[in-house]
Amino acid sequence: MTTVGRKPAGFEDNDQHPVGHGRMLRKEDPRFVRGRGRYVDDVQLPGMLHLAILRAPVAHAKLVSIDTTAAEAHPKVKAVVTGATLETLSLAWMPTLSNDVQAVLVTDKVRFQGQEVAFVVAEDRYAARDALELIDVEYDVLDPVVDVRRALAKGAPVIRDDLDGKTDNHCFDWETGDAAATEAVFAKADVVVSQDIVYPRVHPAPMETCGAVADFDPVEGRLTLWSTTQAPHAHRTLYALVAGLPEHKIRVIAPDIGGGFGNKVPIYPGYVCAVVGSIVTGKPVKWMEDRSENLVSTGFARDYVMRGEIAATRDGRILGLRTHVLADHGAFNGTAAPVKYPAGFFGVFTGSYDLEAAYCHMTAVYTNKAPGGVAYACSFRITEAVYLVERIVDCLAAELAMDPVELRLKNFIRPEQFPYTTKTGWVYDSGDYEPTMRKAMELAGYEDLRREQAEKRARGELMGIGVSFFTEAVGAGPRKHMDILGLGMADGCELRVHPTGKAVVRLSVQSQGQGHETTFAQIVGEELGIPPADVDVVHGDTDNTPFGLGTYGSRSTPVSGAAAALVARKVRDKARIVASGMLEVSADDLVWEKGSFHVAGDPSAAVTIQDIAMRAHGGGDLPDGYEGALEAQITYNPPNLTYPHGAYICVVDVDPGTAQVKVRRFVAVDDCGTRINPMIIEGQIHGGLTDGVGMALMEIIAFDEDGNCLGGSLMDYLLPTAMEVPDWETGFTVTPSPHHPIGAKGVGESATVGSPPAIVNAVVDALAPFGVRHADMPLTPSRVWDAMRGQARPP
Ligand code: MCN
Ligand code: CUM
Repeated sequence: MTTVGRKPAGFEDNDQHPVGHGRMLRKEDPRFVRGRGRYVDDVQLPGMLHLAILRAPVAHAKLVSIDTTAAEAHPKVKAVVTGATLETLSLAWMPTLSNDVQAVLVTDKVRFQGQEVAFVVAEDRYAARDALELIDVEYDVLDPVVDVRRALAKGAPVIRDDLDGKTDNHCFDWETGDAAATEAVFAKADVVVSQDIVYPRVHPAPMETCGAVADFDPVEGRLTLWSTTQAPHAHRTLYALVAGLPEHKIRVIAPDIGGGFGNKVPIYPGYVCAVVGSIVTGKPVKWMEDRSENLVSTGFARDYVMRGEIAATRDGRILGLRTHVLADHGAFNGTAAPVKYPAGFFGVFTGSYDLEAAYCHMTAVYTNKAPGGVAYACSFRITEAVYLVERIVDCLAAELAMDPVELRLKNFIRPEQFPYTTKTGWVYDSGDYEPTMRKAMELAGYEDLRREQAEKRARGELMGIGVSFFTEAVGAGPRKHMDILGLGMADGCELRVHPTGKAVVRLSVQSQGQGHETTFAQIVGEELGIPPADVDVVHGDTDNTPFGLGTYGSRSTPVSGAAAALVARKVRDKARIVASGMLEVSADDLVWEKGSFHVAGDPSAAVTIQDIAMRAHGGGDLPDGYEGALEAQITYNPPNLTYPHGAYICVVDVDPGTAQVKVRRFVAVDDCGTRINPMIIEGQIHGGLTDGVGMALMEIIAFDEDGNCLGGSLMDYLLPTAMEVPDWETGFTVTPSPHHPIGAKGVGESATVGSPPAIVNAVVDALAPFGVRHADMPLTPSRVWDAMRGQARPP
């Protein structure tokens, strides 16, 4: 391949690699760039009908009556279904991924604006939409609760009165760490800094919205569901439980997916409606959301109101961290997280620092807002945790008048402390933080930047330099600790080598743009010594792939990546047996060299993996006990998570006249252990950094007092474009994971996690001359303007 222009800093030049790991163009891209991707909305079946959903116009209301007669009379309408119809089928409520229940269609009460009230199935999409307007619904509007800080107040309207005995909006309480030990270190500290920090509600807004095509065959009792899902097997089990169909009669197909970012992890009422629509009409039924439906009703992210407290010595030794969090879960707890972790992995909020004690208390509440919570490259809430710790550490640096890099360097967990057990019980597998931080400083020219800033400040110009350093926990997860709805988080993998030495690997994870068809072929190619071009990757079809929990929490590389390497090694062990017969020596006398076995001491007596594959399938005898073929399967249960880290430095200029923030430079040094495909990693990082600019400066799903969603279109919910982002400057260090077979850690969410604090720290640094210590995201011109003038607007 050719690389046009300047290569990113620290980018190794390994364009030429016939096999294995290294920079390689994506195998899936010829399909995508030629418009040959096949998305759910491309699925066309004979006789297919179209489904549209009627959504609630208000956030909180009793459903008084619903009249569907006019809609049913529409000549192209085949069915109109309400919550009352679903109740007769026991399908009005479905379980969420967090052991809550969610209404498929409203039966009693509307609980958020945009909630599903009824659906129409018609001959075409337009007729279905038109007929929605013929449905007459009478609502008795109730007071809504949209502010998490008011949800627990006495007299607040109770949202979840469907739950037995529920008299308030409390969802759950959770704590981690040691409250007493933390109290003790706070008591002895020279300096204590506290700060209220809001991580606003944002939305992943994938390019493709959610949708499904359901095809129920009443004769065979078989359901085929094409759907935008990041976790086909987990969804299949949930459908089996909800619909009472056996799993082998349900086939979930996730074809090409136009971005997920966690938005396609939950099961949405729309999917269930499509299934019901197909059962009711006896025809295939397609449901595709529009952009507003996606923004208003599907899985949001963040919405954490946090108070951070940090205790330190006068010379900058961090002693303890404490936080209280109010978590807004919306109307139903639809969070996707391992069941033992109701706040996801927020418990990793001690970050990259070696401290004496830490404590977190969280209260989660229901509000009249859409459910969700874990999405948008959240790393199971590490995004919020990293933002909290990286912001509060900067607040401490300001208080101590210390350089924020110096403060971080002074408190990093040291390399000899790994594996490191945090004060909240997480075991970091490996890390070497200082070289990563130093590399970022070197790439950024940190000292020069500080000099430039001092000069500019003297002239009244507002330049800010922001630093963040993160540690993530990705690769859920060890079965003994982690399951979702009782399903353990191990992944299956199957590998078959065909007679000519071409191979097919079947995964349980699912690509939404991460390039799995390339990188998993590279993993297998590296282990078997065959070109990745010769390895076909199959994913996203429950009938044709082994069971596993899907793609989120950057778990594909840590879990399925390990499974792919190990299954290839298993095949290699079998190949050794076949080779021993071919070369007429004992298997122990064979030496493996990428792609072939040779007799120890005689490299000329060699057989390639392709020769072996042909032999394994061919006529004639094979070594005793070997029946033939060259294939294996495995289930991989990870012994631990992997803990990637990174150092980010952001430079911003703030216009003193308009309060507009410009991100001038951004340096990102990531460490995800062994790098399978550096080009794909760079792509993941670039995307995540762009997300970070969006969240830090532009994005918010806000609500007015009546519970109207103010971010229901891309005119209101602003996404970053090439105009708002700088030319990314990236680098890397490599600290392999000790327990992963190839030493790789996940990376897909790193930049989204690590970049917002760097940007906010930079803006706050720019505003230091105004005495600003903190301002909440998104740092729009009006918020920056207010911060400069010492006022804070409510988020
Ligand atoms: N990779 C690598 N070497 C490593 C680690 C990863 O080459 N040491 C490669 C992997 O092989 C894979 C990619 O980088 O091709 C991302 O790998 P990984 O970190 O394992 O993350 P997942 O594949 O599990 O992807 C999930 C992650 C999540 S949770 C969100 S959210 C997100 C993200 O990926 N959504 C995305 N990146 C996205 N990128 C695109 N284009 N679209 C999305 O929806
Ligand atoms: Cu939390 S967004 Mo990703 O884990 O699919």
